[in-house]
Amino acid sequence: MATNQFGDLDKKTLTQIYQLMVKSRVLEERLIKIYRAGESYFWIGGPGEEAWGVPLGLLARKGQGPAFDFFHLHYRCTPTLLSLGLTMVDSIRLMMNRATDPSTGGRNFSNHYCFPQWNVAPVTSPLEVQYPIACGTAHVQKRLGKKSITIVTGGDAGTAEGDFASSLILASRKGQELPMLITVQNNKWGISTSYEGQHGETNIADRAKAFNIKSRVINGNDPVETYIALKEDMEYIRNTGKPAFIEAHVSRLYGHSSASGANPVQNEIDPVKEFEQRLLKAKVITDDEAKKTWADFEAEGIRATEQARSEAVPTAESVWDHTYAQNENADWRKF
Ligand SMILES: Cc1ncc(C[n+]2csc(CCOP(=O)(O)OP(=O)(O)O)c2C)c(N)n1
Repeated sequence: MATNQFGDLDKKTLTQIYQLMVKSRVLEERLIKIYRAGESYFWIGGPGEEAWGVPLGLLARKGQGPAFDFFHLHYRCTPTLLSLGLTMVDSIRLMMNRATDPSTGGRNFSNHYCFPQWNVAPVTSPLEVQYPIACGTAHVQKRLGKKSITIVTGGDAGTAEGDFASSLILASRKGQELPMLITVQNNKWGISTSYEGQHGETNIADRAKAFNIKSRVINGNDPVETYIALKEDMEYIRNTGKPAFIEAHVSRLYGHSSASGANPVQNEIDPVKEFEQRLLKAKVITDDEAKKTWADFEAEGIRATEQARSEAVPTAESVWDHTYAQNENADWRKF
């Protein structure tokens, strides 16, 4: 096996990354099929972000509470969640709005996850509010001094929101810097608006430089480059208590969402297929292993769909659960 092209990543790590990337792709394609079959209302998700999202989940310090890393993710985060331990069936429960969905009890839409046990804050629908919210958990972590970090992800077009700029200011004040990994997944589109039509700056990462934040642009379609960059920057943040910024160039393989058809896009790099070819060529995996990986996850996706289909949707009575009005003595009309 030619190892140099894979940095110091060993066979076990490369295979683990590959398997999670395939799992994420198979799951997302399953979610699209569920939408097309009329068993769900809306799809938005992460095909094209696997090479970025899988290493991110694998490298984080996973656990609950401020001594562990916090995640403030956007709606293309399935690869990261699978790397943290999300099961296919729990993703499908959310997609099919089942009461068993652990993130929202079947009340939100696809890929809007929330897992307190892994410090995964609720994925928000308003773009980019996650950036200043992330400053809050980073603040607590800084005070605690346990070298845990806060990770925030989001899209390129959304960086036009003032919330994004606010987070750069809050994260970088001299002497009060926050232990944050601030990231943008640049797929060059904001629904149907192209990057060129939206941005005056060459790189989004250049905006972080103005605040003296360590900053770089990476090929987020290459899981090895991503893994190495993330590892270095996470170590830098843990050691210095200061923020780092990564702009990852990624693909958007099924367009924006089901609102734009969720059809496969032909002219973008497919990071899963590309990494698979590299691993086959370097004999890290065999052809049979690759075929079995796809087939096993496909079968798991079908089983998970059947399971979720058999489960109940939320009852009308549960509509106020987990809201300020959940206390039965409270009059919700006052809120
Ligand atoms: C504050 C706000 N404005 C507008 C929208 C509608 N909206 C949803 S996704 C989207 C495009 C976001 O593009 P980008 O940030 O590049 O992320 P991508 O979807 O490409 O990953 C828009 C405008 C929203 N959800 N929130």
